Amino acid sequence: MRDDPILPPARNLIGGAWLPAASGCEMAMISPIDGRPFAAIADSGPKDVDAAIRAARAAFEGDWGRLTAAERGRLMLRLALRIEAEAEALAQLETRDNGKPVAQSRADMAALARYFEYYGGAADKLHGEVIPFLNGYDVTALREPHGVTGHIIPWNYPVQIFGRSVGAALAMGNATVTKPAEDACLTILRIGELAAETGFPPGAINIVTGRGEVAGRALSEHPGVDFISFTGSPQVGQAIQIAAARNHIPCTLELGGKSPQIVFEDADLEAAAPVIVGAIVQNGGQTCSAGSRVLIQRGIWDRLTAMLAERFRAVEAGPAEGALLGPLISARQKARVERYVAEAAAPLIARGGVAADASAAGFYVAPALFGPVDPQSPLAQEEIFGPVLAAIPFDTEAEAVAIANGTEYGLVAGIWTRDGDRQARLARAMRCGQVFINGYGAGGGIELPFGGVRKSGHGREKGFAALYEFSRLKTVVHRFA
Ligand code: TXE
Repeated sequence: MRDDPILPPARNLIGGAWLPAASGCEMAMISPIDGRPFAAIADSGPKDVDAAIRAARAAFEGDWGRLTAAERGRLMLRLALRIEAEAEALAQLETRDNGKPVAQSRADMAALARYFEYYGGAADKLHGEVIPFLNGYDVTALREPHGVTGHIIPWNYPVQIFGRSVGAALAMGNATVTKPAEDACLTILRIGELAAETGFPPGAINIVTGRGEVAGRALSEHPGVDFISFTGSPQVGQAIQIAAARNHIPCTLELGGKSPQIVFEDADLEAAAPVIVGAIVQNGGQTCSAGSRVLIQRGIWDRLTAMLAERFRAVEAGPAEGALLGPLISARQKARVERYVAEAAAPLIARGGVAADASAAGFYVAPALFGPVDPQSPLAQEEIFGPVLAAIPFDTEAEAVAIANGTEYGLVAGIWTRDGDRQARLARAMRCGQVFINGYGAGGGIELPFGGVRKSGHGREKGFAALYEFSRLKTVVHRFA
């Protein structure tokens, strides 16, 4: 079944069994490093999704549902240790599948293990409430799982998003069905294998691979699902929300952004410049919270753009282990980013390169810095999802706030200033879900509630906040004599 031991089986994990798609169809996985097919996955359809949802329901009503919270937590902690023990092999697999530099894959595995550790530790610590009421009444609010949760996962951080979403759902006692992205899903399948070996009851973790518009749609529309967690594009997010409304179920949507970093004249530019470049180059800019706009106060425009330009020119996209920038995920994503670069209406300040050892058939794109960019132009309004940074000048604080909040998105913002009053004012003024002051990003940020407003989605993942999303309260009123 598998010639290469690093590769997981081209099968779905359903009720503890590894099954081919009911249709028998498979699809090829293309390596972003050289554009070549190197593995296959099941090309699943509604029948496979239905089987996975039934298996999850059986687990929820059976062995998995009967575990105590402490037992669930212990299993999750065991899986965290197993992931740590296998981290290097998992990271190598992830880099092959996704193309990201192996250092990033290693960071992803550390975050994945940490999610299972964090949520495993939390499993028996979020409890219900006793509510004071009338005399002669005991009122308790039980915190209960939804039941079967569906998880539709993108390709940019497959295992981190699996960890934050499936980890939180399992901690609260839900049984899960995951549909990973067709562009990168092998590491998630391998984690499914590790979970089975760790002792998770069959059906607690089901994984069904395949195309979004087929397998993903079947999962989001299935009446047997009690909650949907989706991370991906706003267009698909909207379809997910409509499907959830039809089934009268809740959902969380994490849909990316056009996140600004605002740099004032009193900022520490030496500290800011590398962070600003890192926030758009990391993972090829294919990060929902990528800092894709930098708003620069006029008095430091020349100095800061020169500092950023120097760093951009030094970045080479390539396959080397230490490369800051790897290939993008697919030929489609590369073409999309190159189109934005070619059609940019703003001056190009600087462009990096592509390393000599990068395969011409790989999906490499040199990073680009543009400015001054019109805040209303596509470069400043649309999520490019590539290493392209739009620099925008501003004069006053009010103008900066208007530009920062002036897109349909609202996920993350960064503020660079030494003025404490301004820090506090701007943190409140930003219309988004997470604000960083004199920094940007926080590793995996596992403990920090994360999510957006408007086109960036709704609901909060990561941290304890996710545990509230993946559970619900039931009020029990007990009248006694
Ligand atoms: O996303 P899709 P794509 C943004 C980013 C990127 C753009 C397109 O701007 O350039 O979206 O990426 C599944 N019903 N983000 O096309 O299609 C799909 O199989 C149910 C930001 O890859 O939304 C995959 O598992 N599911 C984002 C997942 O949805 C469907 C990360 C995401 O794919 C489906 C990814 C359907 N009809 C892209 N169609 C972030 N927030 O970080 C697709 N899917």
